[in-house]
Amino acid sequence: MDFLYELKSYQDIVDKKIIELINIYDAPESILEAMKYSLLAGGKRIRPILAISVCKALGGSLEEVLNLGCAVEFIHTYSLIHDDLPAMDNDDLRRGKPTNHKIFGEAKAILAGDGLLNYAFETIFNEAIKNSFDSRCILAGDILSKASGVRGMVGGQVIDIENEGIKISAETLYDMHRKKTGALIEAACLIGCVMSGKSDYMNKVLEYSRNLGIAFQIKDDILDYTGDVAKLGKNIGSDKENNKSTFVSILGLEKSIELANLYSNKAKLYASEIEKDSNSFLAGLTDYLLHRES
Ligand code: GRG
Repeated sequence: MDFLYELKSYQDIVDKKIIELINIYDAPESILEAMKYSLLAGGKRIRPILAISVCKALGGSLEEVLNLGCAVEFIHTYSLIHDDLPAMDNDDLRRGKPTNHKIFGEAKAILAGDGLLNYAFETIFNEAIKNSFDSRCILAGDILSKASGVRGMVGGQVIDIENEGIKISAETLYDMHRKKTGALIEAACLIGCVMSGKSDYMNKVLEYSRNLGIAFQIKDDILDYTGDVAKLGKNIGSDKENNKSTFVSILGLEKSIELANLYSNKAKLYASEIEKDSNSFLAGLTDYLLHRES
């Protein structure tokens, strides 16, 4: 199947499920509105798509992994809302729209993020309960909680804010991004593997996702330096403005492009061991993310 066609069909499936999950959530309308605003602002849905495509590559089913993939997207969306706050990156544009706090105010934006964080785990618990305490769902919840907490995404953000204005080593930069961006990408892929029931593939999936996560972040840094605001949907140069060390500021643009290619190629090697199909979707996704403009 054509890669872009398949990608779009996964995006549509994820969008539909996210709308369904948020519409059945009986939360107060005023906070739901702020949660919906960011959830439905047009993200690429990469993390749920990774969960789905790893699961399917290993013979699992879309139905079993879909809600769990959406839970990862809830965490991702909460992290973006909080990352944009004045106390963090202080951004006013995201996905081509005003950031959450610009519309709903800081307090509501913090609470919308908190709401999404909790709804992610409620979604996973619901899935486990619905399926007679399916141990795979419990494991998925364990993976996601570790990846999004202080040993993962939040921990990466701590390294980030503690080093504003300081030129960090390449080693610290890798550590920060493995946690801040990579942990959730890894979690999405591992959840796909767990839900497929093929736990013997965990190491290969971990290696795929680690290499993909680093390539993804290097590309994000490159886009913050060379990107087009209209295509990106967010302001560029914010890393420089916030005195942040990035792959580009530490290693230069040329070396960063070289590294993004290198890690993408490594990811594709692992993809070929997970999905033994010459028309591998995971390999296509790796290339798509390397060449993305937003
Ligand atoms: C607990 C206060 C508090 C914060 C949570 C904010 C935070 C911790 C972590 C930040 C995580 C973060 C924003 C990482 C950057 C990851 C990244 C490159 C995001 C862009 O992802 P895409 O390109 O975005 O998938 P779309 O818009 O397509 O969903």
